[in-house]
Amino acid sequence: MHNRILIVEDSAFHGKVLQDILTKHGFQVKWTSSAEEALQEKIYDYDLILLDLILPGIDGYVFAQNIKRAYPYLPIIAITSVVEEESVSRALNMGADDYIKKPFSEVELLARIKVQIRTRRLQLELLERNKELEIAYEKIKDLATKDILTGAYNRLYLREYLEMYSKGHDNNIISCFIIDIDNFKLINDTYGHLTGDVILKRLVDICKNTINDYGIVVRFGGEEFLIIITELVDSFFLAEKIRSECEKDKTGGFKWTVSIGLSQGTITKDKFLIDSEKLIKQADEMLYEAKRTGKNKAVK
Ligand code: GH3
Ligand code: MG
Ligand code: MG
Ligand code: MG
Ligand code: MG
Repeated sequence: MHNRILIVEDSAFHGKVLQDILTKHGFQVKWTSSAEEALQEKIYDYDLILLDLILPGIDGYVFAQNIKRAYPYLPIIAITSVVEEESVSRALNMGADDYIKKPFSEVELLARIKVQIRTRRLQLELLERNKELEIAYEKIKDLATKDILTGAYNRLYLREYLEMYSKGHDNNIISCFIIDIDNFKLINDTYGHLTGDVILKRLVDICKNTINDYGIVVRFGGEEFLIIITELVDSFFLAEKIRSECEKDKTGGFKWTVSIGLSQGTITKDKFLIDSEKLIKQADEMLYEAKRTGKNKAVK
């Protein structure tokens, strides 16, 4: 398309001439005789504005300034009868992209319009490309930081997160859970791997819903998940909640349970890796304890 032009011109004579020329050359033209009338239009429907500077009511300078603020990529060509250089430079400073002087030559008018529309098309293409790049970037970021099956974060992101967090919150207390599905091998063997996958996803959903934005859920190993809680909340309560939600879950049509080991400690920005490894090791020992003493329990 790229051929819709809005004319703002209070002179009936010039307005008519412009309208006739542009219509003759295949443009879709709307002629308005004041800025106020032009503002009634859906501005974003147009590809270019031809703007007389001296208008009754809101003048062309102020109109150009406002339009540019709201629609930076919409070209404006000022029409000026004033011969003073002053008015041209003022119009360009206030947002016009180009100008033509009355009386204008048809050839020059069309040439200038084509340049503006060409630039606009390129800008719109760039904007579109930028949007695509942003979407691609988000996708790549997701692939690099998350586990595809469950949507939980991966270990790479865990490290990044801990580093980022400890920088901003040196010496803060965090909690760590390791969650492991009980007898998961048996679930796979009995109901199939796909059903096993469904349970993994369900577990992550339960975890996310339970911890809200208190922390993050990480897929730590096959059927083992790690949760970091950075808020000072009752983390044992949260772990118990996750455990009981899993026990009640009916997704697979059978009962499944998890065991959870908890630990708590400070994380410092200088040795966030050592600190977190210590916490994970402690949580792992508690998990072992939960498994050893009968499973389907949270141990701290
Ligand atoms: P325990 O109660 O002691 O934890 O017993 P378990 O059977 O859960 O423990 P084990 O570590 O022996 O088994 C874990 C199983 O998890 C084995 C593996 O096939 C399965 N697993 C790991 N990743 C996936 C996955 O992505 N999908 C499915 N369906 N199964 C997985
Ligand atoms: Mg005028
Ligand atoms: Mg395991
Ligand atoms: Mg195991
Ligand atoms: Mg297991």
